[in-house]
Amino acid sequence: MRIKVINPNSTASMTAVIAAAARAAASHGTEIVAATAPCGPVSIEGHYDEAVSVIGLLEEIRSGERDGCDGYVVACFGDPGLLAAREAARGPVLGIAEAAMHAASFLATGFSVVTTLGRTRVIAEHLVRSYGMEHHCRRVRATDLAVLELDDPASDARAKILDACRRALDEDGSGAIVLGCAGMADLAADLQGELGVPVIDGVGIAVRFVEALCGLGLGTSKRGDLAFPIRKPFAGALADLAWRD
Ligand code: 2AL
Repeated sequence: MRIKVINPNSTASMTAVIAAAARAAASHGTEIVAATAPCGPVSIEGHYDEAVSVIGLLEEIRSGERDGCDGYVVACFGDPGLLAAREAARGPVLGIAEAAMHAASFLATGFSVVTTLGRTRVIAEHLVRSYGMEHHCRRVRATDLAVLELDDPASDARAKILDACRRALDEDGSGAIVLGCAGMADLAADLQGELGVPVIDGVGIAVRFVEALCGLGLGTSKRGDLAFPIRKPFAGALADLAWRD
């Protein structure tokens, strides 16, 4: 089975962190193809970044279809372009936020999300509502860390994230933590050991969910709104993204 894990931001060092988490979670025999968006923002921290990042994401989905990928993971916690990616793919496409939140709801009656900037928290709160997770998510907590600071030892990112996790357990009454950025994937095991509750990295769990769906012969429904896009010309710089069978 070949699963393509796409970092929709254009920072290759973050893709390396994501790829390592995906490979550590994958079953024997699963090939992880890790991709970095070929264009767009170096990090995704707002609605504008998200909108622009979807172009590179869709390019990677389309090349994945040509290369015989069985399923996909959108490795950014805003799950940008998820439904558009599903239109373009035969196999399952999972976002790390939806995968992590669903997994957390299996493991605890309440969880908290620990994410990056305050403005990014609002995006996660939207997702909580659109995934129907209001009864499970007790709070989304921002750490005021920029995405690229996660990879900067001077930012003290681990300590700030650990502090937010402890507050979530004490003040929100949560029984599990969802890490709210793909760039936190390398922290999950260590934080879980320290906190003694499930700490869920969406990259690993999304890979496992894609494996489960593909293993059962399940792919994206091609009936209705997730059918392949309608063929029509696209103008200007995006002409190559026009759908062709
Ligand atoms: C993210 C993420 O996972 N990758 C990125 O560039 N921005 N989301 C976030 N909440 O910080």
